[in-house]
Amino acid sequence: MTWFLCVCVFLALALLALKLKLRVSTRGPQEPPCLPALPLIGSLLSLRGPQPPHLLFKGLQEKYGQTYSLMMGPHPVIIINQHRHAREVLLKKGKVFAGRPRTVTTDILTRDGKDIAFGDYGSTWRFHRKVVHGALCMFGEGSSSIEKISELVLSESAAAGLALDLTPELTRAITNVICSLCFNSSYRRGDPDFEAMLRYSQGIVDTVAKDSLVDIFPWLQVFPNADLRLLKWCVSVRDKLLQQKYDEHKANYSDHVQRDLLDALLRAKRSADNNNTVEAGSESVGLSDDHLLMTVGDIFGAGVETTTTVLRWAVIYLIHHPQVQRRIQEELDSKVGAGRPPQLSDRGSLPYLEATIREVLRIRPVAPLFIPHVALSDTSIGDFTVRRGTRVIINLWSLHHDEAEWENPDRFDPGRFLNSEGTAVVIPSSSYLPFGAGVRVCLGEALAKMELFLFLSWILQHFTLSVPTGHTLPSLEGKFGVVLQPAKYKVNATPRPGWEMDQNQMC
Ligand code: PLO
Repeated sequence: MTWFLCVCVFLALALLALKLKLRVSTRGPQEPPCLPALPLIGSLLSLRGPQPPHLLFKGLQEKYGQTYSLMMGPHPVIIINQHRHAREVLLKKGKVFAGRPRTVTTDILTRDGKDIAFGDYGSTWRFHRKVVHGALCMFGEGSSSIEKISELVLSESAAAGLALDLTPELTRAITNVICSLCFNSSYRRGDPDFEAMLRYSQGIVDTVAKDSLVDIFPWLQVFPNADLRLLKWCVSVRDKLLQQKYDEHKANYSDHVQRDLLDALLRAKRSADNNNTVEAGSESVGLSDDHLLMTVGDIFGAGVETTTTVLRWAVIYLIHHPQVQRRIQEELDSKVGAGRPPQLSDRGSLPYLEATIREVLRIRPVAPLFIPHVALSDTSIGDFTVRRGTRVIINLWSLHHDEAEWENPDRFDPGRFLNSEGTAVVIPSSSYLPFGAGVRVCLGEALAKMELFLFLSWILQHFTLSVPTGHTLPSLEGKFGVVLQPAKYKVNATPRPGWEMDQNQMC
């Protein structure tokens, strides 16, 4: 009898333990805290207000924690404001979160996601990205083309009056670097095609991928929509330009000369097509004409808009902080001198300039919310469960302004990126991801860093930047969109002693 009782008690205890264990494991993974959500409109009522989304999402952390969810109309969205979860999404589970949402505006821009930035994850996308990555690498650090092109466009721009009004000339110079890289061509000053390109590109930045209502509720397309009309018009102007370059390149293509990125892509497409006819037929890897066109559109668009935006922010911060400007110029004078333009090989000996570029990318990230990711299967972030199809927005602004990671995050201080001796650049926090990370990391990172270095060093070697008399300091507030742009401003570029002569000679 006692023996029987012992077995019963043992069994009861074992069952209890099992139940408890089960309960613990079912309680472990849980949904992130969610903003109030109504049927149909979701959490839109909690998202109203004058603040741009990156600031609004940062503020909502106080109430809901660093990772929370909301309903964007019918779509569940998780917002991440901390680097551990951001790194889990981008790096540790990069492939699981490599999806992209399809939206009305990005579908218009990219012919239903046939590009790399907004295109969904899959075998076509992977192959496509590999090809573009290879083509971009040819213009990497080893090759001198970026150096040569930058020098050429800058000296040409200086002759054309860079000192008189910096911004338009700078934009043209940056555009010409990417234009030369993509199409082996460039724009002259006052070129009507250049003005048209600037107009359509701004129209696209103003209307695409902003989580506007029509992207949340696609059925709203049936109503007249000024933004959508503008976007379609801008995309049609862009398409004409791209098609023309594409046709020219196809007509003059030769296997023996590779003039630019478009030639490199055409060659990759040809070799993929040749391999494919043996295997499966050319559509299987998906390198259609549309894919190449959309990709060149991505590279050209990103190359112009992102680099121009960072340089404009850099100039604003340099005007606000003349002591930073002076220190960069001292560094340039002692390490490069005035006898030659700065070169990429000088990067290691100009740590303060490099630190300044990093600080600009921290304090005003180009894409404060990146592009949303989508979970491709059921998964988790930290202790939170995530269902397949959930959109994930990483708030890079929060990562770069996290008080726990950065001392005085709103203060512009390049020194935080230097070691204690001031001799080398360091990354002081893991909460720094200006180009993203993982499967979807920015393809243009190396190119952007080279260009930013070459342009800023050249400008500060030749000029001192300041506010024109009668003007106030430029605003530090950005205009939210697919890139965070500064407001328009005027800047005085005064030739530094020793460079006035050149200016006169060139003019
Ligand atoms: C900029 C306007 C262009 O006309 C089209 C274009 C193409 C690629 C986009 C870019 C725009 C904005 C910045 C984007 C880039 C792809 C990757 C980059 C979104 C819309 C970023 C910052 O993620």
